[in-house]
Amino acid sequence: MNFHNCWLKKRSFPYPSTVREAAEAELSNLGVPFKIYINGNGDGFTISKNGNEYQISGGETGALYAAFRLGVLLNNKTDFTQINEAPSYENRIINHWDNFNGNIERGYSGKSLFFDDNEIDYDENRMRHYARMLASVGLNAVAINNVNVSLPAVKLITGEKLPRLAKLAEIFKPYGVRLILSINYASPVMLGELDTADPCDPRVADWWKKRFDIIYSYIPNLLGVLVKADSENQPGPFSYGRDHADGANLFAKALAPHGGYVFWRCFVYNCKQNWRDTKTDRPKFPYDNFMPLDGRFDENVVLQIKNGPYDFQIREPVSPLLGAMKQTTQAVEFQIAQEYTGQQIDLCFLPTLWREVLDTGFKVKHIAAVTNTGNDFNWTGNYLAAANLYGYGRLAWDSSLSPESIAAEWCGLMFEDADARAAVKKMLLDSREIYENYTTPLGMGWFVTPHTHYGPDPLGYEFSLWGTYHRADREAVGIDRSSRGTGYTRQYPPEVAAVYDNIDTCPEELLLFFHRVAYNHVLKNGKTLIQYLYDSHFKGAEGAERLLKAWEALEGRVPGEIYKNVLERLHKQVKNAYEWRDVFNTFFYRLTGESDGLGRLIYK
Ligand code: GCW
Repeated sequence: MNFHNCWLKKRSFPYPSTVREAAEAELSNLGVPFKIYINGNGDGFTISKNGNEYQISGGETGALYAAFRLGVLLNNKTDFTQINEAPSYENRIINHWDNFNGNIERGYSGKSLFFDDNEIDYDENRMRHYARMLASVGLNAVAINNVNVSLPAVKLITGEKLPRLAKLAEIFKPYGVRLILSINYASPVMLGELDTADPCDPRVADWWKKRFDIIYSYIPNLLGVLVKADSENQPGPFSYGRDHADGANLFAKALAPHGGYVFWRCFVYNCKQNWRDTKTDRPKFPYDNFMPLDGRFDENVVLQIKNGPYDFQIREPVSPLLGAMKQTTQAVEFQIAQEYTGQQIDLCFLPTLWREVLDTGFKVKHIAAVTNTGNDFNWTGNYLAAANLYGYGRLAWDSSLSPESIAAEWCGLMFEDADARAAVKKMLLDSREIYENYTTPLGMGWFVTPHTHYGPDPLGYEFSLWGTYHRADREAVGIDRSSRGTGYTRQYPPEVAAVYDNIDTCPEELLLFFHRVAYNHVLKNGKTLIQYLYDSHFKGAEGAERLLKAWEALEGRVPGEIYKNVLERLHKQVKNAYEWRDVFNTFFYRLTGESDGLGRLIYK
């Protein structure tokens, strides 16, 4: 199949057999004189310019990353004499939520790159390009299957499937990319080999030890496994009266002889909540479940924590668990796939959001994100959604980068025309705020259509089991999560909790996450809450129209294929924004009876 290569110029292979060969090939491809000095085996590198010649030094993977970096610098005509770089995170991971039947959970760019019809099925040539594309932004690990592992995907770790996986690992290897497998906590039971998955039962420990011996005999450089346990109906240690340290350490011990990690997800909460119960508060679960276990995890356990305490909403506070466990290794988990942020139809440049999360200053060793790639010819469905994958890779490499510089760099690689570069950069940088404005501003969250998570449905999750409520009534909206309310704020250090606790000091963009606020409450701009909500939705819908206009002005300045692809989606985005504006405003108008202060149309 033919495909477009996002930001990366395609090249034909003799496929490299080592990382060093890959680095040399990429450098030769640039058409400039160069020398490589390999020292050690780290990911960092130095590029020095000596006359016309570029001197690269670093480990093998370092040289590879240097080659790609130099490509970008030359393309964007950046002037420099020496550049030193080393990655901010040791493992820079993407997670595919690909099912064995070829569907992708929360996937918006076609079918799986790895599975079809309950078999491992990949296009080897495309996999080579994928490895190269990931390495070009410094990504070095890929979990290929969904964290929800059901039969037959449970069989991925059996001798029947491992040879094909081993071949994939080999393809990824020259680009420094390592595999991770998502596994079902209760595999020994699911595969019919044991009648228990109790982490403290020696038979279970022994089963996993032998299983990993087999897995590593096929894939010696497997980075490790990813486990979603006791989460959204997946099995886990709770079923055996054990906790998550028992569960994670079971795998850690079996992986240790092979140098593997267990990435253990902290997305653990009660998904059978009763909406009548206003005491239970879903965002409190990750911290409550894991914080008391600090100090009990083996060294090769990595707790993988979603960036917010809820679930990839357009705005949430940073998870209080991140950086709080002083004796536990952690990874932050982002979502590049736009599940709640426009599904690769609406434009929403996520590095803006991730920047804010990273700016809160927590320190973690690894970084992971749910990817937005699938087998669409351009990998991400919407051409502009590739900027999110690129941006994730860049931030995973250098967590100090600004959204502006990432957007500029990506546009420089994607478009020749200077006006197009500037215009798309602006579109990207404006897009998150626009999306937030016409969906759920002020940290309100949810309000989406159940299951699909695209488009508004005011009461869709209001009386559900999922713990996802805004609790709007005639007087007020939002949830009091202060220490006087659900007590969620107590999970932060006292000085942070104090800021969130007080409605006057709480950052306004998170107001409805932390507080239950009356519609006549006056905000910083002097407007009442209800007026702010209306304004935000009118403004957001206008913003979507502006994105469309900005793009229309680029006809003829960007390749026709890209123009058409994005145009189609922007039209849908405008429609979606109108729907959100009208449904949202009408819902609150009907509740409050408050008209818009500016007399704009709100449907009755
Ligand atoms: O946001 C939710 C998604 C689920 C997903 C889950 C998770 C893979 O709606 O589809 O399951 O998060 O992160 O495990």
